[in-house]
Amino acid sequence: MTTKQLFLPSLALLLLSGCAWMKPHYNDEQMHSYLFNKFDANEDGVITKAEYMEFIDERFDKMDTDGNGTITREDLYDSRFYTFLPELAEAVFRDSDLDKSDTITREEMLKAEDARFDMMDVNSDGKLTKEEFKVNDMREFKK
Ligand SMILES: [Ca+2]
Ligand SMILES: [Ca+2]
Ligand SMILES: [Ca+2]
Repeated sequence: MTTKQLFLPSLALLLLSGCAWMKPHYNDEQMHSYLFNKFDANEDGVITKAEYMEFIDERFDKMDTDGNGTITREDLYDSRFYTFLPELAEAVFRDSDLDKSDTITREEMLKAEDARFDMMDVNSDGKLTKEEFKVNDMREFKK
Protein backbone atom coordinates (compact mmCIF):
# COMPACT_ATOMS: atom_id res chain seq x y z
CA MET A 1 0.00 0.00 0.00
CA THR A 2 1.36 3.42 -0.92
CA THR A 3 1.35 6.42 1.34
CA LYS A 4 -1.26 8.05 -0.85
CA GLN A 5 -3.73 5.21 -0.36
CA LEU A 6 -3.27 5.46 3.37
CA PHE A 7 -3.67 9.21 3.39
CA LEU A 8 -6.96 9.45 1.53
CA PRO A 9 -9.15 7.43 3.88
CA SER A 10 -7.77 9.17 6.94
CA LEU A 11 -8.46 12.56 5.38
CA ALA A 12 -12.02 11.48 4.68
CA LEU A 13 -12.36 10.35 8.26
CA LEU A 14 -10.99 13.66 9.51
CA LEU A 15 -13.49 15.59 7.40
CA LEU A 16 -16.34 13.43 8.61
CA SER A 17 -15.44 13.80 12.26
CA GLY A 18 -14.94 17.53 11.69
CA CYS A 19 -18.52 17.81 10.46
CA ALA A 20 -19.83 15.81 13.38
CA TRP A 21 -17.94 18.05 15.77
CA MET A 22 -19.33 21.26 14.28
CA LYS A 23 -22.91 20.05 14.39
CA PRO A 24 -24.63 21.42 17.48
CA HIS A 25 -26.28 18.78 19.60
CA TYR A 26 -29.97 19.33 19.96
CA ASN A 27 -32.05 16.80 21.74
CA ASP A 28 -35.49 16.02 20.36
CA GLU A 29 -37.23 18.28 22.86
CA GLN A 30 -35.10 21.31 21.95
CA MET A 31 -35.47 20.61 18.25
CA HIS A 32 -39.21 20.36 18.64
CA SER A 33 -39.44 23.73 20.43
CA TYR A 34 -37.07 25.34 17.96
CA LEU A 35 -39.17 24.26 14.99
CA PHE A 36 -42.45 25.10 16.69
CA ASN A 37 -41.29 28.65 17.43
CA LYS A 38 -40.15 29.09 13.83
CA PHE A 39 -43.67 28.39 12.62
CA ASP A 40 -45.48 30.28 15.41
CA ALA A 41 -44.90 33.77 14.00
CA ASN A 42 -47.02 35.70 16.55
CA GLU A 43 -45.75 33.56 19.44
CA ASP A 44 -49.17 32.81 20.86
CA GLY A 45 -48.36 29.15 21.42
CA VAL A 46 -50.38 27.76 18.51
CA ILE A 47 -49.57 27.49 14.82
CA THR A 48 -52.49 28.48 12.62
CA LYS A 49 -52.73 27.15 9.11
CA ALA A 50 -52.01 30.67 7.81
CA GLU A 51 -48.81 30.85 9.87
CA TYR A 52 -47.81 27.40 8.75
CA MET A 53 -48.40 28.03 5.06
CA GLU A 54 -46.74 31.44 5.16
CA PHE A 55 -43.65 29.94 6.71
CA ILE A 56 -43.58 27.21 4.06
CA ASP A 57 -44.05 29.78 1.31
CA GLU A 58 -41.18 31.94 2.59
CA ARG A 59 -39.01 28.90 3.05
CA PHE A 60 -39.64 27.87 -0.53
CA ASP A 61 -38.26 31.22 -1.74
CA LYS A 62 -35.20 30.80 0.46
CA MET A 63 -34.56 27.29 -0.79
CA ASP A 64 -35.13 28.15 -4.44
CA THR A 65 -31.72 29.77 -4.65
CA ASP A 66 -31.69 30.23 -8.43
CA GLY A 67 -35.29 31.47 -8.44
CA ASN A 68 -36.49 29.13 -11.19
CA GLY A 69 -39.59 28.10 -9.25
CA THR A 70 -38.48 24.57 -8.41
CA ILE A 71 -36.30 23.18 -5.69
CA THR A 72 -34.04 20.18 -5.98
CA ARG A 73 -33.04 17.65 -3.36
CA GLU A 74 -29.76 19.56 -2.99
CA ASP A 75 -31.62 22.85 -2.39
CA LEU A 76 -33.62 21.19 0.36
CA TYR A 77 -30.61 19.56 2.01
CA ASP A 78 -28.63 22.80 1.82
CA SER A 79 -31.32 24.93 3.45
CA ARG A 80 -30.46 25.98 6.95
CA PHE A 81 -33.77 24.66 8.16
CA TYR A 82 -32.83 21.06 7.32
CA THR A 83 -29.08 21.13 7.89
CA PHE A 84 -29.42 19.32 11.18
CA LEU A 85 -32.32 17.14 10.09
CA PRO A 86 -31.14 15.11 7.09
CA GLU A 87 -33.65 12.29 7.72
CA LEU A 88 -36.47 14.79 7.81
CA ALA A 89 -35.20 16.49 4.66
CA GLU A 90 -35.32 13.19 2.77
CA ALA A 91 -38.80 12.40 4.07
CA VAL A 92 -40.05 15.87 3.19
CA PHE A 93 -38.53 15.69 -0.26
CA ARG A 94 -40.08 12.33 -1.07
CA ASP A 95 -43.38 13.44 0.39
CA SER A 96 -43.48 16.78 -1.42
CA ASP A 97 -42.37 15.65 -4.86
CA LEU A 98 -45.89 14.55 -5.71
CA ASP A 99 -45.23 13.72 -9.39
CA LYS A 100 -41.83 12.09 -8.60
CA SER A 101 -40.00 14.39 -11.02
CA ASP A 102 -37.06 14.83 -8.61
CA THR A 103 -37.87 18.54 -8.23
CA ILE A 104 -40.48 20.25 -6.10
CA THR A 105 -42.59 23.11 -7.44
CA ARG A 106 -44.16 25.67 -5.12
CA GLU A 107 -47.56 24.18 -5.89
CA GLU A 108 -46.38 20.70 -4.91
CA MET A 109 -44.80 21.93 -1.71
CA LEU A 110 -47.85 23.93 -0.61
CA LYS A 111 -50.16 21.03 -1.41
CA ALA A 112 -48.00 18.51 0.45
CA GLU A 113 -47.59 20.81 3.46
CA ASP A 114 -51.30 21.58 3.54
CA ALA A 115 -51.93 17.85 3.80
CA ARG A 116 -49.21 17.48 6.43
CA PHE A 117 -50.81 20.22 8.52
CA ASP A 118 -54.19 18.50 8.37
CA MET A 119 -52.59 15.19 9.33
CA MET A 120 -51.03 16.76 12.43
CA ASP A 121 -54.17 18.75 13.33
CA VAL A 122 -55.75 15.89 15.22
CA ASN A 123 -58.86 17.80 16.42
CA SER A 124 -59.23 19.61 13.06
CA ASP A 125 -59.57 23.09 14.55
CA GLY A 126 -57.12 24.59 12.04
CA LYS A 127 -54.46 25.15 14.68
CA LEU A 128 -51.51 23.11 15.85
CA THR A 129 -50.69 23.00 19.52
CA LYS A 130 -47.24 21.95 20.67
CA GLU A 131 -48.65 18.49 21.31
CA GLU A 132 -50.13 18.23 17.83
CA PHE A 133 -46.98 19.49 16.12
CA LYS A 134 -45.19 16.16 15.76
CA VAL A 135 -41.93 16.59 13.93
CA ASN A 136 -40.15 13.70 15.59
CA ASP A 137 -43.00 11.29 15.08
CA MET A 138 -43.22 12.36 11.47
CA ARG A 139 -39.55 11.61 11.03
CA GLU A 140 -40.08 8.11 12.42
CA PHE A 141 -43.22 7.59 10.44
CA LYS A 142 -41.74 8.54 7.07
CA LYS A 143 -38.60 6.44 7.28
CA1 LIG B 1 -49.37 31.59 16.31
CA1 LIG C 1 -42.20 17.34 -8.80
CA1 LIG D 1 -55.54 21.42 16.39
